[in-house]
Amino acid sequence: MKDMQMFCFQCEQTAKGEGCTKIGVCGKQPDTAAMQDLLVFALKGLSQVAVEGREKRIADPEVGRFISEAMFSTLTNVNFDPSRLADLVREAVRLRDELKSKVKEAGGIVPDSEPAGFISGDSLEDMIEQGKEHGVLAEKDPDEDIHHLKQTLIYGLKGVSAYADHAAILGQEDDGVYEFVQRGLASTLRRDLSLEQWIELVLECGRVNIRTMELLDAANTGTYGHPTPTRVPLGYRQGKAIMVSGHDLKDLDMLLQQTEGKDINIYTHGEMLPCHGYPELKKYPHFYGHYGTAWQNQHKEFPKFPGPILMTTNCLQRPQESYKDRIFTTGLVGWPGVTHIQDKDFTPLIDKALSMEGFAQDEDRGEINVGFGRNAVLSVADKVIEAVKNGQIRHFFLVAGCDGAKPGRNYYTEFVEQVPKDCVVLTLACGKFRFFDKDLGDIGGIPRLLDVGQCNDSYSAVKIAMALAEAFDCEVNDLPLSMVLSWYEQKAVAILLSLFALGIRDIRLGPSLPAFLSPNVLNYLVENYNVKPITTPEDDLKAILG
Ligand code: SF4
Ligand code: SF3
Repeated sequence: MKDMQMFCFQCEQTAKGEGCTKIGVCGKQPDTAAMQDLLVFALKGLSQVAVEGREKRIADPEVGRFISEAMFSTLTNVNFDPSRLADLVREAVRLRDELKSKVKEAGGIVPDSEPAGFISGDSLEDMIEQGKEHGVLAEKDPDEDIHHLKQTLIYGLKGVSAYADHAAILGQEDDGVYEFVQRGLASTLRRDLSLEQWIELVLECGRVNIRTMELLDAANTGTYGHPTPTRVPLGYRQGKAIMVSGHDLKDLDMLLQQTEGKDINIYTHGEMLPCHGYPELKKYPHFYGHYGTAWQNQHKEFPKFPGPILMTTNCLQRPQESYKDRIFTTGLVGWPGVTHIQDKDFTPLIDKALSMEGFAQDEDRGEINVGFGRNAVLSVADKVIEAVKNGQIRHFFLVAGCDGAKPGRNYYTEFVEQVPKDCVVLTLACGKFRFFDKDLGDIGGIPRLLDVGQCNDSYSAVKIAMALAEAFDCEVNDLPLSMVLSWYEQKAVAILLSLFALGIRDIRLGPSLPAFLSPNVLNYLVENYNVKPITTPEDDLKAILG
């Protein structure tokens, strides 16, 4: 404890499976960790005022939107820049004080104690010192299980906030989501809730996340159309190039517009891959193909890319010197010393691309399929149902979730390789890069590997499962469908909570279980949802298929 400089255990790669205490495995420095802790603390104060405001029928949409952005900034691999986090703390305090006056005027009672009465330090150094007083351990609830459930709720809320922010960027908002995020954050200050009430709040977070993902689905498909099956080249063509990573469709859209007619080819990286399936994005002829694999390989892949790189959301790793001058951040992403694109004017990035050689010649590295969102899959539902009924398709596997650096993640590659030929694999999120380029063939014209999209498209997978259940007149749990999931960051936490809220059982989860779940909470999940850690592909397949 003595030489602990920080404490963070919010993601799967946390040190020793317990917590990062000196520096984050992700590269997060103690100063950044302190600023993220201070920001969450300030947001709890703002939420306390917002909850009281709602009692007096005062709800400010700007506050809801701001909390989403600020919480998203504290998600793993998003913002590593303490000074940008300090700006968010100042804004939280400003919004809180503004709202406080309105609430007091309306007769509301707002506590003057912290965090609702918290005054932020003047300098960054002062704020970092303040942040050290408000970390996960400093705010520990005396009850071990409640302490862990509170952290689970906060991480779930980070995921909800990320999805809410994505949806709001494309004009889709629901005050019910903001209300829950505020109530959830304010609840973490309470000491009067029972264990059962905490479990209910955590499950409510899962339910609210489903609504949030529905908003995001409406935002993406409403703006860019429903994804359709699309072949995406994994090679490149001669000429200047820009690579876009992260998850944000609008950033990509704006960059495509700003690069039109400039002889620059745009490539996706990581979770941007499914963007190739959207009609309103793939219409651009210079939106060419996909380069590389998942986020944790950026240190190997970015140095070789002969153009600038844009990070629109997670997952950013410490930029190496070899490409630090040609990686750009936008939105909520940040790294000290890396050029941040303001107001979506991508000129610096485009100028950089124009000043570089790009690819010297064409290279063919094959193609893969994307674009099997709910609309595309359900448009062939009859064929799928028929194939199940006549025994051509024995089982569906949803092998989905985040990728990461741990060697244990090879499990997912081997699992998909060993799935019998009469089974179909649905996938989504960056975990698919463990097997995305494998040719699994098809069953009667239905591809055996269906890419549903980003982690942001989990709602699509839920809709597919529900439609199949309806067609077979059974519960999702009774479908010939097994979920083999991998997690890494807090969006995955929110999705898992959603699956529990839907009553989904028998999920296999890996590569390791969350450090922020106490043994009792884990037991609860095992007893109620039969969650299992992954074992070996052979044993798990045998257990599922018999
Ligand atoms: Fe460690 Fe993950 Fe926290 Fe980074 S986000 S400090 S790797 S637990
Ligand atoms: Fe991946 Fe970061 Fe989670 Fe979007 S890009 S799934 S880890």
